[in-house]
Amino acid sequence: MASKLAALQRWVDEVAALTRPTRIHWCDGSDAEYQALVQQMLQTGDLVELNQQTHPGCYLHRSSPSDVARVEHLTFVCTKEHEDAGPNNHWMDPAEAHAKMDGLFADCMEGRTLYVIPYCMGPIDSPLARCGVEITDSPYVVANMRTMTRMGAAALARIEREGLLSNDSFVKGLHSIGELDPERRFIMHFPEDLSIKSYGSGYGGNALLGKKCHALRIASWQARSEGWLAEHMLIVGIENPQGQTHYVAAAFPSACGKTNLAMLIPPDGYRRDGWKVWTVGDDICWMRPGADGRLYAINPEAGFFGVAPGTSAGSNPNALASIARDTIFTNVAVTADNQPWWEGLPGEPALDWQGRAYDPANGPAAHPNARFTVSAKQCPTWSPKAEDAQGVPISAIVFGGRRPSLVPLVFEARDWAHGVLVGGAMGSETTAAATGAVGVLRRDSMAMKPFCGYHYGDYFQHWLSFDQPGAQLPKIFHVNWFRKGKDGKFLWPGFGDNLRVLEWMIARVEGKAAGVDTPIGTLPAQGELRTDGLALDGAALDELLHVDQAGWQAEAAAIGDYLREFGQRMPQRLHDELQRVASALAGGPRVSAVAS
Ligand code: OXD
Ligand code: MN
Repeated sequence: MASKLAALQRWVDEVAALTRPTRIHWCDGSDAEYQALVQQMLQTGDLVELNQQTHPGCYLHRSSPSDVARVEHLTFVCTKEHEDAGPNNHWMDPAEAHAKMDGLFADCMEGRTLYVIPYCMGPIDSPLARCGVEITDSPYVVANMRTMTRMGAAALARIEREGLLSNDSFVKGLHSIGELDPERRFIMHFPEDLSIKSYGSGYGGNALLGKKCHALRIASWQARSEGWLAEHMLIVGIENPQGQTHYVAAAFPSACGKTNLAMLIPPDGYRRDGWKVWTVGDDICWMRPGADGRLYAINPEAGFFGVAPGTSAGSNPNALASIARDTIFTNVAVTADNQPWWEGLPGEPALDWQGRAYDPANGPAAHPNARFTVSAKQCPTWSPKAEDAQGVPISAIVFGGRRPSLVPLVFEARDWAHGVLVGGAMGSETTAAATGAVGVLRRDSMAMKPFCGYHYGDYFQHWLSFDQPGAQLPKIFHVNWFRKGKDGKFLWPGFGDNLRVLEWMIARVEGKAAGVDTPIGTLPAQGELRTDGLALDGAALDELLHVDQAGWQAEAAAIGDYLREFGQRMPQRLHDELQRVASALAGGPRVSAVAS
């Protein structure tokens, strides 16, 4: 096969001349192609068959033990001007980066097949969707890209159609697993020519180039020049008993429960009353103003590349139901009867993630970053609107992090500019379990620190630019499910009960809840947050909704220091906004209750 789009054919020919593969395969995305790849990987040992009685169509991939996660220190944004990448990215001069990468790619596919993967990020007929082509020598990457994107013939047809109209019709991603040598591993982004070069890793966001590399780093750059937003956010639809659905987009750093919130199961009482939750996306959200001034969002992905450990009947029954069949597992453990297993599941492991007999002395049985790759269509709460070409209208944007102290359960920003500040100031505290150091706060603005493909100052300016006359922007909220009491225990139950907080947000959007104004934003007034059926005493609720004025003054000062790190490109508007909050905090406990 070949492409009738000259620019695409020329690029594939050039890459083939550089990498010298034995074969070239253009992926059509068919079932037959997927099955043939699976058979081939079973033979080479790239995949291991799992118990087909309990998990039909499920396979296990064990990655190289030194290739188990994204590698931020080896990830670069290569803009012509260093300043354009910003202090939030590692930078390399594009000429130097191309030379380095082309040296690595030279002859690297000898004896291998070069796969050409045309893919579309977003519903294939959506004007919000964007296309790319990934070239890789990894059949595991092909199989995962088929699940995570709309891959194959239909995407190629769109790329060829759009290629007649524009030179920039698709993102070019070149990938090789190379020798899987961490010393010869780089993930390079060239936003100015919409291209990516990734060498030396076969894992997740390093290798499935449609995900973080395209849909966040390159897309955030594209989005700025085209007037939209590419964000690290889940999208969830909340349907009330009257059958009205509000869509909420929420940004949290890794390991803060995005997949769980996207697939939330309402508490019993809510279920009985008829509340429903619809999953549109669990990781990435592309949003654009519609003709009515509202922001409309699509999930550019078609599957979930979720963290397996901790996924259980208690934390996320919908995820568990999704992965009962036709799933690729990476770096999980297996039971004696060859079922996938990880910490948090019942039963016990026989082999660990490296295929060794399980021995607790070697650490957890499943790698902490073990993953499942599964089609979103298998999720019981998958929203029919997720395939809607126009996207879903967003009523609320939520920012949040892991903050054991200070930050209340929920507050609402007073307007868009304040909301941009709230997202920009976002942070998460590390836990002893993760790093050994307790309570170290890391700022991760809009959860985009590893993923924003350009200068954060310009990024905040781009966010502010959506506040135009006629815009019907979503309300912006901040949540913290992780506040702890004096006993060190979480004050809020989390998981399904987070719907109670979402319900309050929706009431605010609909103008049905009054709230209480505080210097940091609006909090639920007494009685507004439904706690019926919850074992939560009044003191815990008071603490969850407490604004510690002195603590927030220190926080505002720390946020100011952080914003100044971005120098001249940080919009003055955000400094002014912070100044407004700081002055209100300095003015004493100006906590005025609005009638509830
Ligand atoms: C992810 C991440 O894999 O954020 O989604 O690391
Ligand atoms: Mn993510």
